Formats: sequence, C-alpha cells, structure tokens
Amino acid sequence: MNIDVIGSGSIGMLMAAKLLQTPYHVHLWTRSEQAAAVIRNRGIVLHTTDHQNQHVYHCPCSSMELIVEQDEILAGQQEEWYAIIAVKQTHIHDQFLEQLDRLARLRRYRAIMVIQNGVGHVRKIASIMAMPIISVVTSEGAKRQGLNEVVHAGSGTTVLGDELGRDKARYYQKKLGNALEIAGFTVFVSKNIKEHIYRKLMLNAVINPLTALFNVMNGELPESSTRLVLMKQLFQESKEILLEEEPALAACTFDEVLGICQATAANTSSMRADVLAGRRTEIASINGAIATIAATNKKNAPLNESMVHIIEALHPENKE
Ligand code: KPL
Repeated sequence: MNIDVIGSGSIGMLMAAKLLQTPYHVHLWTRSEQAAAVIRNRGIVLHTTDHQNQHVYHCPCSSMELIVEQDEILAGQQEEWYAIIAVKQTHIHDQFLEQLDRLARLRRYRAIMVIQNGVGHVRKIASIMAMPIISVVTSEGAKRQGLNEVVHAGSGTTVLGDELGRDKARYYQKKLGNALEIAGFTVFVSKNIKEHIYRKLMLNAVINPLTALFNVMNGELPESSTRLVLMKQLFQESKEILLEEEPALAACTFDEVLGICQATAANTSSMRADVLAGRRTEIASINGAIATIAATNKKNAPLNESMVHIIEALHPENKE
C-alpha cells in the first residue's frame, strides 16, 4: 500500500511519521518547495508526548506547487495509492483543488481520507474526485514546531466514516482504518460520522474563537467567569442549531467542552495559533458554517455570527 499524506501541518506530519514506521510507503506533500526541501534533507522529527525522546523519520517529500514538474515521475504508476488530505479548511481553494485533481489522476487513488476541522471540505473535494472519500475526525494532539518538527502532544481516538455512500467506501474505510491502527492510532469506524463531525464542530465553535479572542491556552479558557458565561452561551446556541441536523447531539453536555479544555489544557487552539501567526483562520468553516446552517433552518445565530465578525474585524486577513 502507498499513501500520499497531503499537508505538512501538525496532523499531517504526525500521520506521516507514524505511517513511516509501518511497511507502507509514504510520500508527504507540502504547500511550498521550501518546506519540502527541509523535510527531504532533515526528515520529520517526531517528539514524544513527554518531550523525553525524539526520532527522525526520513520521508520522500514534494511540494504541491511543483506538481506539474512531477508529472513524468508519477505518470503511469501501477501501484495501489491512497491519500490522506490533512490541510486546513482555509487551504482548500481552487488552486489546491486543481493540484489535487492532477495528483489524483497521476496516482489513480483507490480512496482518500479527509481530516479537517469544521464542515464544507467534503463537498468541495467530492466535486472534483469520484473515488470513495472517507471522513475522519481525530482527537490526536499534535503540535508543529517548525517546518519539519512535530510533538505528539497527546493520544486520542480517530473515527472514520462514510458520508457520501459511494461504491466500495465501506471496504476502503476498513482497509485504511487498519493501516492507521498498524501505525499505532486508536481507530473506530462509525456508522454515523455526521454525529462525530458535528460534535467536533460544536466544541471547536466554542473553544477556538474564544481562545483566539482572549489569547489564552485551552486550559485557561474556563478560568474566568466572563469567559465561562460566553462559553456556555455559545455552546447552547450551537447545540440548538446543530441538533436540527443531527439529533444524536442531544446527549452532548457542556461538561464535554470543559473536558476538552482540561484534556488539552497546555494546547494553543488551532485558531489562536493562526491568529498569532497572522494566518487566515478556519472561522468561516466553523462558526460561519453554524450560522449558515441556522439561516437555512430559519433560525438565528447571533453569537456565532458575532464570533465571525469579531475575528474578521480584528484580523482582516480572514475576510474572503
Ligand atoms: O481541535 C482543536 C483545535 O485547536 O482546533 C481543539 C480540540 C480545540 C484542541 O486544541
């Protein structure tokens, strides 16, 4: 089995480093040639959770921006290829989709896995790719430290599911789930992946914008009473909106949000990290997506909408 890991962010690098320890062949794809060159020359450095150990994994690596030049190398390959798409929502734009389409034609992927926060990505990717697409929701903790280093900040679970019902999706879901298990991840296959996607969406809708706005670590967020009130209100609003789409969310409680803050206490949320680095955030695919779902169901989403407006106002790079 051959696996392209597309995206060298924290989860992409963690997946690649773990899969490199299996008999599978792994190829990592970065956004820029600069990052690819660093990884080709120095390998991926994976730090253990306790920071006591680090291992270097040498990894074939190319950049998506040079995909055209790779045609000759990749064309006509007969092996069985799969892809894990681990780029951020903000990166799934037209140019990326063109590059992905090109790579998919060259590799003739049997199936792909997509791992993103928020919603919207599956529809975009499915519009250009006809093979089975497996949705993945992971709670693995990973922290990127530079172009080729990642800390495995905490073990979690990785849930796989089929949202689109395409032919053979169940078969590949099992096969790819096994591959991730062999790489050391704790994997579950869910018959209702939407529940997991929406549950994560709801947690991200509370933790991500508020940690970014108040500039605090995940564990610090519930420590002030003002922030706690906002967290509860944002949770309540998001839950009511998403419940209409996914009744299984009825069982979700605010304690779950507090539990994630505690379990990831020393983490900088991905949105806070984006804001601190001056990058576009995933606000549109998280709180923006919840506001859109509300509008579709003729409901209001004042807090989710406010989060979008405040993050956009503070950080104009977030405007489309
Ligand atoms: O998924 C996350 C993120 O930062 O995007 C949480 C769960 C909030 C962990 O940091």
